[in-house]
Amino acid sequence: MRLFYSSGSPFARAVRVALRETGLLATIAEQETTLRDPAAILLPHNPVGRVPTLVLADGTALTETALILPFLDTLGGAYRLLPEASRGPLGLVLGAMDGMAVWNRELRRPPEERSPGVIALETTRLNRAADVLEAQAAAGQWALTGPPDAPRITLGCLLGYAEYRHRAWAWRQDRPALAAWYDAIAARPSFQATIPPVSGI
Ligand SMILES: N[C@@H](CCC(=O)N[C@@H](CS)C(=O)NCC(=O)O)C(=O)O
Repeated sequence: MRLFYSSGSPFARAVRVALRETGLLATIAEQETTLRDPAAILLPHNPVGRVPTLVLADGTALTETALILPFLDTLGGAYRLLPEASRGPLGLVLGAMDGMAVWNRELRRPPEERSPGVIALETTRLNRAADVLEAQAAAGQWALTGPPDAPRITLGCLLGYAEYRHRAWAWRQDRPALAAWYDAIAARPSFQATIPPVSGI
């Protein structure tokens, strides 16, 4: 099996961290691909051209993080990434990640092509989600008591994206519990091994 990823993608990073935490990296090879590129090595496998894409032994291309993470649980890794109780939190974090990706995409356009309405909507969405996450973190709901499950991994990647690739968002401000939580998970070897390159945004 082969996982296509790009080093800047927080979605792909969540799968890459999960492979390292569960020990499944021993059975799944990682291959970096370009994106939005007609010559991308990913396109013959997945015409949608997005990462993460996991190509299975029978050639099936499994795309979408919310499908790949539960699939990993079928492969006999060190622990279960997505017990039933983790589905709600995972959806919350992936929704926030979608919003941040839309906001980031706007900021990559030339200034005259950016939509202030889209930026305002996504900023509000992301802050609203982060405020809920801050309250949950302060109440101990995201405590790291063992190896991280899928929502914890994905939340670490969401905030990591804000740290390295979407610094337009001052996410740490007034969110001390979330900031402390992130600093702890970001120190794990799986996160250290997958740090995305810094972008100018
Ligand atoms: N809903 C998808 C989103 C994946 C996604 O948006 N990936 C981006 C990188 S962060 C991508 O591949 N973009 C390339 C493109 O839009 O062509 C998931 O959860 O996996």
